[in-house]
Amino acid sequence: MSDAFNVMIMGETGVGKSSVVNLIAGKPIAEVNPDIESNTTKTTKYSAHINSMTVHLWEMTGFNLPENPGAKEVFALDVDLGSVLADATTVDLVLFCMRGSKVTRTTKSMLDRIKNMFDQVPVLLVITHLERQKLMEDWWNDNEARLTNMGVEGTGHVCVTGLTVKKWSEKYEESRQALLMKLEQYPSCQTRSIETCFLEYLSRMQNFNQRGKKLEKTLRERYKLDKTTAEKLVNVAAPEAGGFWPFNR
Ligand SMILES: Nc1nc2c(ncn2[C@@H]2O[C@H](COP(=O)(O)OP(=O)(O)OP(=O)(O)O)[C@@H](O)[C@H]2O)c(=O)[nH]1
Ligand SMILES: [Mg+2]
Repeated sequence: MSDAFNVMIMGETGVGKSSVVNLIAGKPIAEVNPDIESNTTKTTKYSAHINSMTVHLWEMTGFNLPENPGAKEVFALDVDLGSVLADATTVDLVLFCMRGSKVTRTTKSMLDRIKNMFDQVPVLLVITHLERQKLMEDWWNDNEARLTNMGVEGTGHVCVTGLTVKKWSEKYEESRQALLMKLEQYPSCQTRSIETCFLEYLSRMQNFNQRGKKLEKTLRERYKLDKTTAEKLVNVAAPEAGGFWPFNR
């Protein structure tokens, strides 16, 4: 059982997720990929200690579906969640990273899918690539209305640069302080069990009310979960174990 703070770091390929991990940790623990071809392909866990608090930073891959995916694609979501389900007990915060100059409808549909999966978990929007702004926060003032119109909304936002070059070192430090300050505001928020989040998500998918061995098979085959994790979820879902499956919709 871990009582650490679990932060899911998500966003489109190349927006700066690994850089945000390093920004929070204050040192290079995640590999930053300058090449779009060599992106982070597996959900990876990093740990940082911030003000005597252990924070697990999960750089999560997936959610990269086409803009209007078919029901089947949505159902077999390409998210690599197995390692999180196997290891973490709670999900406390989502950091949704997006590149300031490239917020598109694809960004919005990805954010929507993430909110659907991590229902009720706070989502902090992390706007990256803002080193050229005189005041990074100005980007938010200039773009908030546009984002709201697009439906790109979170429970908070922070404007940063993840670029570690000397020229922008002051902005980088400013970004780190802003991000840490935001993170400190969240631990007291409601945390959610990762299993409940995922099972509720499945239950919201149409016609999904499997249980027992059948559910275990689906979890292993479609969601690529290992046997132990799949069994754990089946037990959480089981009504005889005080579970809550199927949910009322
Ligand atoms: N100018 C600028 N470049 C950035 C910023 N953040 C990241 N980058 C650069 O963008 C590229 C991708 O950064 P990553 O942190 O690896 O992005 P990522 O989202 O983890 O990428 P994948 O894991 O491959 O999806 C690297 O060349 C980074 O140096 C930023 O705030 N400003
Ligand atoms: Mg990465």
